[in-house]
Amino acid sequence: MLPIAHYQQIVSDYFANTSFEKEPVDLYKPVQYILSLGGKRMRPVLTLMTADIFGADCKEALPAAVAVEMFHNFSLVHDDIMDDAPLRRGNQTVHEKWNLNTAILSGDAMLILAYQFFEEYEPETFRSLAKLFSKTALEVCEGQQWDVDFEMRNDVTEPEYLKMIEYKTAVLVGAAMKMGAIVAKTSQENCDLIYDFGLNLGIAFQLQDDYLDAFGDPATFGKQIGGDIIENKKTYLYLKALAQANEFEKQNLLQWFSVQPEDHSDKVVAVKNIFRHTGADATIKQAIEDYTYKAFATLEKLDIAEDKKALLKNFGESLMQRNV
Ligand code: DMA
Ligand code: MG
Ligand code: MG
Ligand code: MG
Repeated sequence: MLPIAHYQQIVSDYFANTSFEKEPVDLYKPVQYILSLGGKRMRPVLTLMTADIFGADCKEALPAAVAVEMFHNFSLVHDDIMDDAPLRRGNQTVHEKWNLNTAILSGDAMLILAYQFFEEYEPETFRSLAKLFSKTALEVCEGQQWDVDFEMRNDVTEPEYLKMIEYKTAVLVGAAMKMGAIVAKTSQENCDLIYDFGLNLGIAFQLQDDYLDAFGDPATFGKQIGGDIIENKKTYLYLKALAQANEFEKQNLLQWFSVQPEDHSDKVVAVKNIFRHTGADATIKQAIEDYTYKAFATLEKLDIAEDKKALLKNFGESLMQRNV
């Protein structure tokens, strides 16, 4: 079976050799900018890998993989506006480098470009891919809406949080994999199982994203450390810290999350200390592992060769260890 690096190479070659800088120039410059900054390319790699696993030539899945990556970048450009984020992939975010209107419109352009890639498939595959894409895109928007709504609430429950990250993040990971399975024309059962695998992997991925937002290394992370704390995001760290805090820590945390001070540095330091003292940092690490192994359990139900399962496990384990 092919190693992960093989799929990463196909995706990075594609983006290195394709220019999205068309007319009108003002709109496509930021599109080219954000796509050329790279990132992990996790989702398109999963699309290619899945197509291969189910017996297709993975190149057949490239248009679908590119569509998924374009959609992901659309959601990031808009996400950075909503989260007031200054940095993405170690560089200025689009709304900081250009302005708000350009960030909104270039995000919209990427969403439309994403959809166009499905036109490269014959009608039956096109229909299946487009249907999955529309459903997923609406769920991501809904998840993002909950994410911003939760900034104003201090009583968010764990099930509400889990539903929110399932929608804003995990459904796209599941869909990225299912698209590879659709292109390979495998059975409905395989499509459903691989979606389920991607969904749990996606939940583990977002938990890790929450962890790194607070505890990542500023030298390599590529985003602003503490951005979630500054924005009063109801992450798993916050929920667990609140649940595991003594009365003093609890009041302290609630107090910090009721304000948005001009200078955020004290808030970030204080909240991270509460996350550590309550053991929320260890609890989230455990949850990341649990969801990754939950994903692996799904693999056992799949009727594919052991080396293919090993490839997917390998990928899941590398995500658990990531620091960006
Ligand atoms: C990510 O949430 C969700 C989407 C749909 C982009 P996030 O704000 O935690 O992502 P990031 O940490 O990359 O800004
Ligand atoms: Mg964000
Ligand atoms: Mg966000
Ligand atoms: Mg984040």
